[in-house]
Amino acid sequence: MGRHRKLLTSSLGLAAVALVFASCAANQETASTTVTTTATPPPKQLLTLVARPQKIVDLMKARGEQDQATPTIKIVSPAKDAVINGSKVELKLDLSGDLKGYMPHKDPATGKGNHVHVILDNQPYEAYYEMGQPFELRNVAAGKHTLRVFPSRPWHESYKNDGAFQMVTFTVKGGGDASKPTTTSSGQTVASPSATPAREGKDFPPSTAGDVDATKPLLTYSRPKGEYKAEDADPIMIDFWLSGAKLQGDGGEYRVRYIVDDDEPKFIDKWEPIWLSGWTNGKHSVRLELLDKDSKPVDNGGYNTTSREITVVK
Ligand SMILES: [Cu+2]
Repeated sequence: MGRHRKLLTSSLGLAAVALVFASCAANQETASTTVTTTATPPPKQLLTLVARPQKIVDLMKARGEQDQATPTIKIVSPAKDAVINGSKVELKLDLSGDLKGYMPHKDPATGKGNHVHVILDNQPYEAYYEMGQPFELRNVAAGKHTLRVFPSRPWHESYKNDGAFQMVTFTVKGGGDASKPTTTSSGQTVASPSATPAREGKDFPPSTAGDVDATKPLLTYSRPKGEYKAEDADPIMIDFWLSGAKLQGDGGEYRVRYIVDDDEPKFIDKWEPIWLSGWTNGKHSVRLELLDKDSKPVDNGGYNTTSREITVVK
């Protein structure tokens, strides 16, 4: 028995060594050539729910009372049902309420800070840091659009108090060049000359609004999005904004279902962020859905079921 176990252990060890060599070889191959073989299947990902990371707990302490703030956000521009000529939309926000020192601003040293999440239609959000200047949405396609905004923390967790969310609908006449390719996610306008004043803004790929009703239950997908590197890749937070609906664990009747890749569906029954650990390298899909008391998806202009692709680079 003892000998068997020993044999098993050493053969497992050998298998592990072989796997490491195989993946090294595969990496070298893809690095030096463009051959797209899938020699080594990625290891099976097993995600587990973990507590709020200690580094965020520490950050919260260092922030004083900011996380007890109850910010109220208002979209000043574009006005509700505004009609805008051209492809550029200037976003102006008003932030009030009991802020307890909360103010969006990017620290130039760390590149981090409080910011507002800005969502055009149902695209991934963009971060808006400096509220003293308008935020430009560039290359917005002609047609009807929605904008959703909510204040967020440096680690992208949203404020969830009443008034910390607003949505407006507006229409763009003329609009951006729909044939223009999607630009980089860095927020830089590559094409414009350096004479352009430094102003926060972002080119948007073409999209139009869903047939969405702000008075009906609405799940707004926020995180995760984009690329997660090194220590930021474990754990990864899921966070969303919920309006017009209360989850079962908060005394309501709704549930949020999340599906990562092709894993079995899981549920969120309290409106708060969750952290998942155990992500493997590569691309993953994350899907969030709002379900009613009969576990049926609640439709609202297509916004209540949203999938995003994220990339994990450990
Ligand atoms: Cu953010």
